[in-house]
Amino acid sequence: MKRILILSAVLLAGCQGQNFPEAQPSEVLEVSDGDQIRIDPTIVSKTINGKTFKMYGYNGQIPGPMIKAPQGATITIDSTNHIDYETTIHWHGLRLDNKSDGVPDVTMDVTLPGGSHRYTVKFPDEGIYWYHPHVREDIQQDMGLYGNLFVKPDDETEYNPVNAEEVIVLDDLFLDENGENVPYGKDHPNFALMGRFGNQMLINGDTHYDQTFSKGSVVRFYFTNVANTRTFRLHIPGAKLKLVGSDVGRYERDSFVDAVTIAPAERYIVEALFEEAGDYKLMHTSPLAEFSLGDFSITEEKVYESYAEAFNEIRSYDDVIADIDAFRAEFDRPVDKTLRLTIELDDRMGMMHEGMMMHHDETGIEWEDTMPMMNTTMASEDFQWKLVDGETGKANMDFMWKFKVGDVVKVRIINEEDSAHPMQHPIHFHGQRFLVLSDNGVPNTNLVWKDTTLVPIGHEVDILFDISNPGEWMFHCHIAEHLSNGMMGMFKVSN
Ligand SMILES: [Cu+2]
Repeated sequence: MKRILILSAVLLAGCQGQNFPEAQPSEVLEVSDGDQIRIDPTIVSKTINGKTFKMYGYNGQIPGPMIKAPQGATITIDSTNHIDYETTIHWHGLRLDNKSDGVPDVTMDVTLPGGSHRYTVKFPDEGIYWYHPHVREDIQQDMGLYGNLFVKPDDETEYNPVNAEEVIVLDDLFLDENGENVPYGKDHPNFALMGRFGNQMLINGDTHYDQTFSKGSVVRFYFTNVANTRTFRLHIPGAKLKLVGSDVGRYERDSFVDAVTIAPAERYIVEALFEEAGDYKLMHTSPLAEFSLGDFSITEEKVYESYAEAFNEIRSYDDVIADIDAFRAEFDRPVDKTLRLTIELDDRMGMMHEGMMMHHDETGIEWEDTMPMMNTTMASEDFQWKLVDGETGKANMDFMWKFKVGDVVKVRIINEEDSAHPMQHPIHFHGQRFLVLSDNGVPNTNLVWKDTTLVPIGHEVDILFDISNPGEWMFHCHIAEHLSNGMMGMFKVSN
């Protein structure tokens, strides 16, 4: 297959934004079964801290339109590529037909600038999903190509009553001392060792986020992390938080939490109760740094209808539990496949690297770029991020797992602590759903269907697949730079 790389214009990202239409905020596109819509990647301009950037947006919007669909619907999405770069759209987390999965060279040819592609997108499962390019995500996604899909459950009373709902996309941009975007790598992503950590946090594409609610409000947040590599740890000091759902719908039951850790590509549904009037902040607090992401102003006037009672109740969800019940007998099955996450360094780089101490704490997460020198100087050719199959010892695209529809498969993911450069990896499997059964042998007692899971350094995570969707599917690390470095593999599901 012929691949044409069109890079020159992309290298200009960060300047010359003046001639393009200004990015618009995300609109809601409410769809029904059988609808036909357009989602076009376009070039936009966006002003960040007084500097005008040339960026990308779906339908001129950052984030792209929020597609709201009823569970069970199927729609047609036409997409014409109006950017200066080849692209595809991946509908992240949806169990759709393989041919519409948007993976270049696997399910489709890339869409060249000016070209078009038609996707058939179906929504079998409730939950909060997102869409993004599957080509040079380190540039295209970072420059604004991302949007959410929300699948309403069949029975909407399955969600708690709330006073407001907020969709929040978390991201970061890496700006230099002049406020310009630090250039991207030409043929390969730069910062491929640890990923591109930004220093300007963004919510829904903006540096500022603020909302006003009445005292006593219960607000449901839908969080999506679209950053290249940054893991966020979210909390709202002073507000009570309740974790309700994640990638593919609700948990078996609600749980009160202090904070939510969200890796790239993950989603979390969290409800917050603002009991008192005053100012609150949405914070990202890690062991290494603290960022204020947004502000809530809670007015003295009491909320018209209080849902505090329902909020304070821990609810369990019989439909979710019943769905998972069908898999419980398999929880103790032997491990079917193992996957080791590791890195191989070129000898020269290995020696250089050895003298440097990595910083990772007991969370097993690199929260910031603590080795900027290494991360900047090491080129993509100097190392190889690897997903290694336990059975054959083969890595990345050199092996292919084979399953059948109806299989229940346990995969153990082992993130080696003693590799040359251990790092957490958010691992995403296309086209299927899975349960995270345990982490370092500790069983997970409140389950939720996922499509992406974070495997911290030194952790062994067991996941159980509902193999339900035929086709040739990809799995990979969702750190954009690790994916481009080759940290990806394939599995084939036959009927
Ligand atoms: Cu990774």
